[in-house]
Amino acid sequence: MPKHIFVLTGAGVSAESGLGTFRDKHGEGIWARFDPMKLATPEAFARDPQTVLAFYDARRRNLVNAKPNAAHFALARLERALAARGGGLTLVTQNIDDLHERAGSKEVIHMHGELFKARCLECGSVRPWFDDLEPSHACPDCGSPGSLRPHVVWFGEMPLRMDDIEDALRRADLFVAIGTSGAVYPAAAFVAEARAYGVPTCEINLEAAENAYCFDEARYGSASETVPAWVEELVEG
Ligand code: BV8
Repeated sequence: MPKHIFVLTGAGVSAESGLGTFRDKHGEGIWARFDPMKLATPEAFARDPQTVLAFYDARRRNLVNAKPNAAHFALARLERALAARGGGLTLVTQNIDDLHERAGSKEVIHMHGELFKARCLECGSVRPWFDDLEPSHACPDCGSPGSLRPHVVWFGEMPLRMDDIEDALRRADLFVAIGTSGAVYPAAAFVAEARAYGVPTCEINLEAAENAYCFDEARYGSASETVPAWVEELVEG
């Protein structure tokens, strides 16, 4: 079994937990119903904070009722198995949900932020936030009114923990992308970087992603079936 595995997850790993994906063939994805440039950019928030906050309030309420699925639990098992063998799992997610942690994953890099956190534009403090976020809310740390925003990465903003991600890509023995369409950068470029370091690459997805040609191996099917089977092979293999 490879010692250091890098796993990148996307919306597909949480689809069977009832959290909508962003793009799907049937045109029912989040970005088919809502315009990302009107809701997931710093300009949109400056222009119309009420609408942007309401968009994230609805997703936050939906997340409260969601439950992790077999794919999340399998990745938590893989983290434990690699640690027991003196290796390690680097789990990087584009998802802003907390289902990996709820399934028992200890180390999760949320490169696009977290829905259950709010950040103050004045003092920069980041704190857990589980309720709706109103434009009138004052920062509990510095008290400035209307300065709180969801701690998520919007289009045009720098993703989080990029240095840790680059280090882990360089050290990996295997790169695996799970449930991501390869449409959003810089995440979609990680597989090419891994290949450049000579790291073997595998795609696990419902269907081929836009960057499927970059992967040495592919396993297609629903994450709640493919991921536990893949982890079982690795751990028991
Ligand atoms: C940046 C948080 C500078 C908020 C998100 C290069 C080329 C072109 C454009 C760019 C480029 N570089 C930068 C850009 C611009 C932009 C970008 O990529 N635009 C795209 C649209 C073209 N990128 C940015 O702005 C990024 N910032 O670049 O800063 C920089 C540059 C270099 C280095 C550092 C910094 C910031 C982007 C982050 C935006 N925030 N989310 C929120 O959630 O509201 S993005 C959001 O959408 C998600 O986080 C995720 O990243 C993306 C959705 O993608 P997926 O997760 O893959 O989901 P999707 O629905 O698309 O696909 C689901 C997949 O699952 C499918 O393949 C499907 O088949 C599969 N599936 C479905 N069901 C199942 C399943 N699989 C298994 N089982 C199932 N049951």
